[in-house]
Amino acid sequence: YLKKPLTAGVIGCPFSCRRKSLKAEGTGREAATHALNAEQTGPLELIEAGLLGDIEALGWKVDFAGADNLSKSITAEHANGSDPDIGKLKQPRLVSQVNKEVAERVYAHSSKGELTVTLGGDHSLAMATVSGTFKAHPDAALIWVDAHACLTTTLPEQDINTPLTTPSGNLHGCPVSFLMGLPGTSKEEIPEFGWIEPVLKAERLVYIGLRDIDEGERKILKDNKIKCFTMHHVDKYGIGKVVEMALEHVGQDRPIHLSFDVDALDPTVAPSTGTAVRGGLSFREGHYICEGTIRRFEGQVAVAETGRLVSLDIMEINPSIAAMEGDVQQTVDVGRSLVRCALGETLL
Ligand code: EXY
Ligand code: MN
Ligand code: MN
Ligand code: MN
Repeated sequence: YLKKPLTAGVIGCPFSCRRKSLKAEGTGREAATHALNAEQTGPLELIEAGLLGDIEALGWKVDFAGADNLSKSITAEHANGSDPDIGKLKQPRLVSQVNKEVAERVYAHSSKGELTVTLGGDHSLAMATVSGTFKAHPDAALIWVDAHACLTTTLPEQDINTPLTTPSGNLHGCPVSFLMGLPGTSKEEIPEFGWIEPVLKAERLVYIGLRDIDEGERKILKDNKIKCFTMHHVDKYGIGKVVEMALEHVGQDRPIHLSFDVDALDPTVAPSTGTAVRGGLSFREGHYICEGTIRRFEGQVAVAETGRLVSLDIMEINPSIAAMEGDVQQTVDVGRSLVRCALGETLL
C-alpha cells in the first residue's frame, strides 16, 4: 500500500474543538485545560522535540508542509461568534471547516502512497484523518486506541434533535458517530457536517483501551456489534493476544489506520492530555499496538516490504496540562516513541 522509498506524510494539526472561552466558563481542572490554544501546541512540541529527525533516522523520507495553525485562520472567520451551538455541539462550523481542510491534506498524502502521520490537536480531527485515509484506501480498517469510544451523537426525536448523548457536547467525543453515519449525523440532520461520508463500517472498526464509556455509547456499541477490547480484556488476555484478535477481527490483509489517543495510556505514562482516565495502557502496551500494526520489516526499514499501516494519528497531547514538572516533556517523548515504533524502530 505504500510506495517506495517509504515516505511519511506528516501533518501538524494544532486544533482544539473546545470553546476558547472555556476558561471563563469553568474553574475546575477541566475548564483550565482545553482552552482553544491548549492542544494547538501539541504538534509544534513534537516537531520541535525532533520527531522529523526520528522518522528519517529509521530510513523513511519525510514530506512535511509545516505545522501551521489551521484553526487560527478559520477561527478568524468565526470571530464574530457566528458559530452558535447545534443542540449541545460546540463550535460546529469551526470544527467542521478545520476537519474538511485537514481531510484534503490527509488524502493528498495518502493518495501519493505515503504513510500519513497526523499530529493533533484533539480527536475531533479523526473526522478528517479517517475521511482522507479511507478515500485513498476504501478497504482500510480502523484501530481506535482510546480510553473513550468517541461515539456520541444527537438522537433525532420527532422533528428536533435532542441534545447530544454526550454530557459535554464536545466534538472530540463524536467523530466515530459521524464516520459511521449513525442516526443524528446525516446531511439532513446536521448539514454543517454534510461533507463527511459514512465511510466506516462497524466490522472495519476495533477499539483497544476503552474504560470511560457514556451510556449512549454503550448502546451504540452493542446495537452495532462493534468489537471492543477494553482494559478488562487487556488485563485478561494480554496485549499480544488483544492485538492479534483485533487484527483477526478486521481482516489481516487490509490497510490499517491507527488512531491513537494518548489518553489510552495510563495518566502516569502520558499525563499532559485533556481527558485523562486512570487504569490505562502501560508504556509498552501502547507501543506494542503500534508495532503490531505493521508487517515485520526485512532488515532495514528502507528495504521493507510495503507496510500495512497507511495512516497514524497521534492525538490529544495537550501541553497546557502540566500538573507536575516534566509532564509535558514526558508526554511529548511518548508521542515521538509511538511514531518511531509504528515506523519499525523495534522490529529488527
Ligand atoms: N464521552 C465524553 C464526552 O463526549 O464528553 C468524553 C469524550 C472524551 C473524548 C476524548 C478524545 O477522547
Ligand atoms: Mn480533546
Ligand atoms: Mn479520543
Ligand atoms: Mn480519549
